[in-house]
Amino acid sequence: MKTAFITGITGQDGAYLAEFLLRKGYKVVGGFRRLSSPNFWRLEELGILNEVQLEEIDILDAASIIRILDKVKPVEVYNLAAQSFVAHSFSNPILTGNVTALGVTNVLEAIRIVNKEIKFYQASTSELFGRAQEIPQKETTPFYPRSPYAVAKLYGHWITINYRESYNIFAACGILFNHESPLRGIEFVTRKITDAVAKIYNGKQDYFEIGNLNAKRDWGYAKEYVVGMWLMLQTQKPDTYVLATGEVHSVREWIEVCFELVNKKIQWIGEGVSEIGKDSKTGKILVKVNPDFFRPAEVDMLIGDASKAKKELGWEAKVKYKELAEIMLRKDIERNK
Ligand code: NAP
Ligand code: G4F
Repeated sequence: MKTAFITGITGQDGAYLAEFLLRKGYKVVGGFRRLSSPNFWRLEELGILNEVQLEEIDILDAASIIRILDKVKPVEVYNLAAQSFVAHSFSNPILTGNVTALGVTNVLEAIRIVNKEIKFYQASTSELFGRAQEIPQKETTPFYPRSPYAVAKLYGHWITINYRESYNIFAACGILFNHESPLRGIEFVTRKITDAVAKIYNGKQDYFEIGNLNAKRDWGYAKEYVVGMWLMLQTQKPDTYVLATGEVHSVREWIEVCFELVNKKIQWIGEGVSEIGKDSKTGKILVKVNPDFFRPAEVDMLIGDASKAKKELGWEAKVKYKELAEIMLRKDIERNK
């Protein structure tokens, strides 16, 4: 039985990847960090909490990772741990740099010290493209990060390639575009909206506040993206791959489609920070813009070209934006009953 070690197993991708690897017959060991109250709700919701072996690590503490790799002897390591919320990286740039950038070196050093044969996956991101230099973005598109998070991820991306080239470690980078699910953290825009629409639908909330309505993203389904991570470690040679749907939609459209799913049509009135979204039938305000949610530097639009992953890995995004909104909204309506 092969053992895989996942950092960030308590996060959205960590939970889905653990589920996928368990079904593939792996023994799955997950690194979690000590918090004042445990954060295992995703593993519980997937019903796999008792199937994974949980080990306490902090990605900031290289020794904790060395000890675990030595103890559990994985053949694959998936580095998903990060301070992953872009907005938070503006208020906590140093923490973000330590965790999201230097944390990667801690894991790579642990592999170099314990066993260089371990295959390594690094969670790179479409945020590297930031102020996009090309449409759509692919593996060869120049990077232009726009947040402390993206700058930290740029370091993580290149240090992974550096360990691949310097020490011949099988180290792959997945440049993943936004991927969402019912397990998405509630601070991210898609889940913030499905949760709020569900609460409004269930009569628990009147309206919600939002930031930049015109930001556009390429949103896919996280459950499919973790399969791509695994495929990247099954190739002959380590490489870098973009995973994306190739479709782009705005935050505004996401709000509209979520309300449509509960038979509400939004009428937009006003402009900029004064813009509001009303229920076209009742005239009740459902959405208000709040500039507190704007970012000091915004990424206006990301859209990916995943043709290399399709050709070389056989990976393709099947679930597109509307179906994704429906999957997430249904779950939030059920949760918020
Ligand atoms: P997530 O839900 O925010 O999960 C992040 C994970 O990192 C959590 O398990 C968190 O643990 C852990 N973590 C944070 N700081 C840590 C530390 N100091 N030591 C150990 N663990 C720590 O993120 P996600 O959406 O699953 O994304 C997974 C990875 O892919 C991240 O690296 C993210 O930056 C990257 N990525 C995500 C997307 C996307 O659209 N989802 C796209 C591209 C790249 P706690 O539960 O204790 O907080
Ligand atoms: O959902 P978001 O917070 O995701 P963002 O910034 O694109 O980052 C996510 O995807 C990256 C991949 O490209 C990952 F690397 C990263 O770890 C994370 O998973 O924001 C999406 C867009 C932004 O343009 C933001 O300004 O939505 C806009 N937005 C508008 N109103 C909002 C809000 N974002 C949030 N979180 N909350 C709002 O109220």
